[in-house]
Amino acid sequence: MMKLYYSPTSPYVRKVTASLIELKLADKVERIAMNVWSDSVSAYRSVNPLGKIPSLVLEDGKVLFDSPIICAYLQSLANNDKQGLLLPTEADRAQQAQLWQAAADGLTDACVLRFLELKRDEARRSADWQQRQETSIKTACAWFAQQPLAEHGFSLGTLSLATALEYASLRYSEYNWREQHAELATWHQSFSTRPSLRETAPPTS
Ligand SMILES: N[C@@H](CCC(=O)N[C@@H](CS)C(=O)NCC(=O)O)C(=O)O
Repeated sequence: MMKLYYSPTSPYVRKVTASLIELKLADKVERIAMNVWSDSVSAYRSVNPLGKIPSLVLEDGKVLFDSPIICAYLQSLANNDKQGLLLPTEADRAQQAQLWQAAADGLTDACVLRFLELKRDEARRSADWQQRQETSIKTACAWFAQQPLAEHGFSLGTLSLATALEYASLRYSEYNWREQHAELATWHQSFSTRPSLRETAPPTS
Protein backbone atom coordinates (compact mmCIF):
# COMPACT_ATOMS: atom_id res chain seq x y z
CA MET A 1 0.00 0.00 0.00
CA MET A 2 1.18 3.56 -0.69
CA LYS A 3 1.63 5.94 2.26
CA LEU A 4 0.60 9.58 2.36
CA TYR A 5 2.10 11.91 4.96
CA TYR A 6 -0.58 14.46 5.75
CA SER A 7 -2.03 17.03 8.11
CA PRO A 8 -5.77 17.81 8.30
CA THR A 9 -5.48 21.52 7.48
CA SER A 10 -2.83 21.50 4.73
CA PRO A 11 -4.37 22.80 1.49
CA TYR A 12 -1.65 21.03 -0.55
CA VAL A 13 -2.53 17.72 1.11
CA ARG A 14 -6.18 18.43 0.41
CA LYS A 15 -5.48 18.63 -3.34
CA VAL A 16 -3.99 15.15 -3.11
CA THR A 17 -6.76 13.62 -0.96
CA ALA A 18 -9.46 15.17 -3.18
CA SER A 19 -7.60 13.80 -6.24
CA LEU A 20 -7.55 10.32 -4.68
CA ILE A 21 -11.33 10.51 -4.20
CA GLU A 22 -11.93 11.83 -7.73
CA LEU A 23 -9.82 9.02 -9.23
CA LYS A 24 -11.34 6.36 -6.93
CA LEU A 25 -7.90 5.51 -5.52
CA ALA A 26 -8.48 6.45 -1.86
CA ASP A 27 -8.34 2.82 -0.69
CA LYS A 28 -4.84 2.43 -2.15
CA VAL A 29 -3.29 4.82 0.34
CA GLU A 30 -2.55 4.59 4.04
CA ARG A 31 -2.44 8.00 5.78
CA ILE A 32 0.26 8.96 8.25
CA ALA A 33 -0.27 12.15 10.26
CA MET A 34 2.75 14.46 10.33
CA ASN A 35 3.01 17.74 12.18
CA VAL A 36 5.82 19.49 10.31
CA TRP A 37 6.03 22.15 13.03
CA SER A 38 6.85 19.58 15.74
CA ASP A 39 10.16 17.86 16.59
CA SER A 40 9.14 14.84 14.51
CA VAL A 41 10.05 16.82 11.39
CA SER A 42 13.76 15.97 11.98
CA ALA A 43 13.21 12.25 11.41
CA TYR A 44 10.69 12.98 8.63
CA ARG A 45 13.41 14.78 6.64
CA SER A 46 14.76 11.32 5.74
CA VAL A 47 11.46 10.84 3.85
CA ASN A 48 11.19 14.35 2.40
CA PRO A 49 14.39 16.42 2.63
CA LEU A 50 12.32 19.62 2.59
CA GLY A 51 10.34 18.55 5.66
CA LYS A 52 7.08 19.41 3.90
CA ILE A 53 3.79 17.63 3.46
CA PRO A 54 2.36 16.06 1.39
CA SER A 55 4.77 13.22 0.55
CA LEU A 56 3.64 10.00 -1.10
CA VAL A 57 5.69 6.85 -0.48
CA LEU A 58 5.18 4.32 -3.27
CA GLU A 59 5.12 0.56 -2.74
CA ASP A 60 8.72 0.24 -3.96
CA GLY A 61 9.82 2.86 -1.40
CA LYS A 62 10.24 5.74 -3.87
CA VAL A 63 9.05 9.06 -2.39
CA LEU A 64 7.14 11.67 -4.41
CA PHE A 65 6.63 15.33 -3.55
CA ASP A 66 5.31 17.99 -3.94
CA SER A 67 1.57 18.06 -4.58
CA PRO A 68 1.66 18.68 -8.40
CA ILE A 69 4.07 15.74 -8.86
CA ILE A 70 1.94 13.50 -6.61
CA CYS A 71 -1.28 14.43 -8.44
CA ALA A 72 0.32 13.79 -11.86
CA TYR A 73 1.44 10.37 -10.64
CA LEU A 74 -2.05 9.58 -9.32
CA GLN A 75 -3.50 10.53 -12.70
CA SER A 76 -1.10 8.03 -14.33
CA LEU A 77 -2.51 5.26 -12.09
CA ALA A 78 -6.15 6.00 -12.92
CA ASN A 79 -8.48 3.60 -14.69
CA ASN A 80 -9.47 4.24 -18.29
CA ASP A 81 -12.72 5.98 -17.40
CA LYS A 82 -10.76 8.56 -15.37
CA GLN A 83 -8.13 9.31 -18.03
CA GLY A 84 -7.61 13.04 -18.46
CA LEU A 85 -9.75 13.89 -15.42
CA LEU A 86 -7.08 15.82 -13.48
CA LEU A 87 -4.73 16.52 -16.38
CA PRO A 88 -6.68 16.92 -19.62
CA THR A 89 -5.39 15.16 -22.72
CA GLU A 90 -6.20 18.07 -25.06
CA ALA A 91 -3.21 20.45 -25.21
CA ASP A 92 -4.89 23.82 -24.61
CA ARG A 93 -6.98 22.55 -21.70
CA ALA A 94 -3.95 20.77 -20.26
CA GLN A 95 -1.94 23.99 -20.31
CA GLN A 96 -4.82 25.87 -18.70
CA ALA A 97 -5.06 23.22 -15.95
CA GLN A 98 -1.31 23.41 -15.24
CA LEU A 99 -1.24 27.19 -15.28
CA TRP A 100 -4.23 27.43 -12.93
CA GLN A 101 -2.67 24.87 -10.61
CA ALA A 102 0.51 27.01 -10.47
CA ALA A 103 -1.48 30.19 -9.85
CA ALA A 104 -3.68 28.52 -7.20
CA ASP A 105 -0.62 27.06 -5.44
CA GLY A 106 0.93 30.54 -5.50
CA LEU A 107 -2.25 31.96 -3.97
CA THR A 108 -2.03 29.28 -1.28
CA ASP A 109 1.69 30.00 -0.72
CA ALA A 110 0.86 33.68 -0.14
CA CYS A 111 -1.83 32.72 2.42
CA VAL A 112 0.64 30.41 4.21
CA LEU A 113 3.40 33.05 4.26
CA ARG A 114 1.00 35.68 5.60
CA PHE A 115 -0.28 33.31 8.27
CA LEU A 116 3.25 32.39 9.39
CA GLU A 117 4.22 36.07 9.52
CA LEU A 118 1.27 36.79 11.82
CA LYS A 119 2.37 33.96 14.10
CA ARG A 120 5.71 35.70 14.78
CA ASP A 121 6.10 37.96 17.81
CA GLU A 122 4.67 41.35 17.00
CA ALA A 123 8.09 43.03 17.32
CA ARG A 124 9.60 40.72 14.69
CA ARG A 125 6.73 40.95 12.20
CA SER A 126 7.16 42.77 8.91
CA ALA A 127 4.18 44.85 7.84
CA ASP A 128 5.69 45.15 4.32
CA TRP A 129 6.00 41.39 3.97
CA GLN A 130 2.44 40.85 5.19
CA GLN A 131 1.21 43.53 2.79
CA ARG A 132 3.09 41.93 -0.10
CA GLN A 133 1.38 38.56 0.51
CA GLU A 134 -2.03 40.23 0.84
CA THR A 135 -1.50 41.99 -2.48
CA SER A 136 -0.60 38.67 -4.15
CA ILE A 137 -3.72 37.04 -2.70
CA LYS A 138 -5.95 39.86 -3.94
CA THR A 139 -4.40 40.12 -7.42
CA ALA A 140 -4.51 36.33 -7.84
CA CYS A 141 -8.23 36.32 -6.96
CA ALA A 142 -8.86 39.18 -9.40
CA TRP A 143 -6.94 37.27 -12.11
CA PHE A 144 -8.92 34.08 -11.50
CA ALA A 145 -12.18 36.04 -11.62
CA GLN A 146 -11.32 36.82 -15.28
CA GLN A 147 -10.63 33.19 -16.26
CA PRO A 148 -13.18 30.94 -18.03
CA LEU A 149 -13.53 28.58 -15.04
CA ALA A 150 -17.01 27.21 -15.68
CA GLU A 151 -16.26 26.61 -19.36
CA HIS A 152 -13.07 24.69 -18.44
CA GLY A 153 -14.90 22.38 -16.03
CA PHE A 154 -13.18 20.01 -13.63
CA SER A 155 -9.38 19.50 -13.70
CA LEU A 156 -6.42 19.75 -11.34
CA GLY A 157 -6.44 23.48 -12.16
CA THR A 158 -9.95 24.16 -10.91
CA LEU A 159 -9.56 21.70 -8.03
CA SER A 160 -6.44 23.58 -6.90
CA LEU A 161 -8.33 26.87 -7.11
CA ALA A 162 -11.22 25.60 -4.98
CA THR A 163 -8.84 24.39 -2.25
CA ALA A 164 -6.83 27.63 -2.42
CA LEU A 165 -9.94 29.81 -2.06
CA GLU A 166 -11.23 27.79 0.88
CA TYR A 167 -7.81 28.04 2.52
CA ALA A 168 -7.91 31.82 2.02
CA SER A 169 -11.28 31.85 3.83
CA LEU A 170 -9.80 29.79 6.67
CA ARG A 171 -6.57 31.74 7.19
CA TYR A 172 -7.38 35.21 5.85
CA SER A 173 -11.05 35.58 6.65
CA GLU A 174 -10.68 39.40 6.81
CA TYR A 175 -10.46 39.30 3.01
CA ASN A 176 -13.84 38.31 1.63
CA TRP A 177 -13.09 37.12 -1.92
CA ARG A 178 -16.74 36.19 -2.36
CA GLU A 179 -17.81 39.80 -1.86
CA GLN A 180 -14.96 41.18 -3.99
CA HIS A 181 -15.51 38.79 -6.90
CA ALA A 182 -19.10 37.64 -7.35
CA GLU A 183 -18.11 35.50 -10.37
CA LEU A 184 -15.67 33.51 -8.24
CA ALA A 185 -18.31 33.07 -5.53
CA THR A 186 -20.85 31.77 -8.05
CA TRP A 187 -18.34 29.39 -9.63
CA HIS A 188 -17.14 28.12 -6.25
CA GLN A 189 -20.64 27.58 -4.92
CA SER A 190 -21.45 25.11 -7.65
CA PHE A 191 -17.97 23.53 -7.92
CA SER A 192 -17.65 22.89 -4.17
CA THR A 193 -20.67 20.56 -4.10
CA ARG A 194 -18.35 17.79 -5.39
CA PRO A 195 -18.01 15.00 -2.79
CA SER A 196 -14.19 15.17 -3.11
CA LEU A 197 -14.29 18.71 -1.68
CA ARG A 198 -17.05 18.10 0.85
CA GLU A 199 -15.27 15.05 2.26
CA THR A 200 -11.92 16.83 2.61
CA ALA A 201 -13.03 20.12 4.19
CA PRO A 202 -10.49 21.18 6.83
CA PRO A 203 -11.48 21.39 10.50
CA THR A 204 -12.48 24.98 11.26
CA SER A 205 -10.59 25.32 14.57
N1 LIG B 1 4.76 23.23 -2.99
C1 LIG B 1 4.49 22.27 -1.94
C2 LIG B 1 4.12 23.01 -0.68
C3 LIG B 1 3.97 22.09 0.51
C4 LIG B 1 3.98 22.88 1.84
O1 LIG B 1 4.51 23.99 1.92
N2 LIG B 1 3.36 22.30 2.88
C5 LIG B 1 3.37 22.93 4.19
C6 LIG B 1 2.18 22.49 5.02
S1 LIG B 1 0.69 23.30 4.51
C7 LIG B 1 4.62 22.48 4.92
O2 LIG B 1 4.86 21.29 4.99
N3 LIG B 1 5.38 23.43 5.46
C8 LIG B 1 6.56 23.14 6.25
C9 LIG B 1 7.70 24.04 5.90
O3 LIG B 1 7.56 24.87 4.99
O4 LIG B 1 8.77 23.90 6.52
C10 LIG B 1 3.38 21.33 -2.41
O5 LIG B 1 2.62 21.70 -3.30
O6 LIG B 1 3.29 20.19 -1.92
